[in-house]
Amino acid sequence: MAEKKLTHLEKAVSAMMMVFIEKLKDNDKLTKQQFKELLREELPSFVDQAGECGDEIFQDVDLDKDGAVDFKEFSMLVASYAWVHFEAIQELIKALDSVE
Ligand SMILES: [Ca+2]
Repeated sequence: MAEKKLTHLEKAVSAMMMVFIEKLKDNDKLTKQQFKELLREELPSFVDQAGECGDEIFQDVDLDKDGAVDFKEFSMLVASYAWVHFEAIQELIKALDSVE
């Protein structure tokens, strides 16, 4: 049977899930330490832009304030990251269009 080829978006979502799952130990949520490690390893530019080590980002991402980051909270962070970069790309395209 032929293997179904994943689309770009399906691959991206799979990668996002694997990053989260690989960082988990025995829990179903990331501890603050695991979350900060994940940020440094997988989204270093996000940490650099925030100008801090991840504590403030953790506070913002931990929406239910249970001291851990579940997959839903993590997904919202990734969506925010995508949104910020999409905005930046839109601005770059506008700037390039105005030069032409
Ligand atoms: Ca939480």
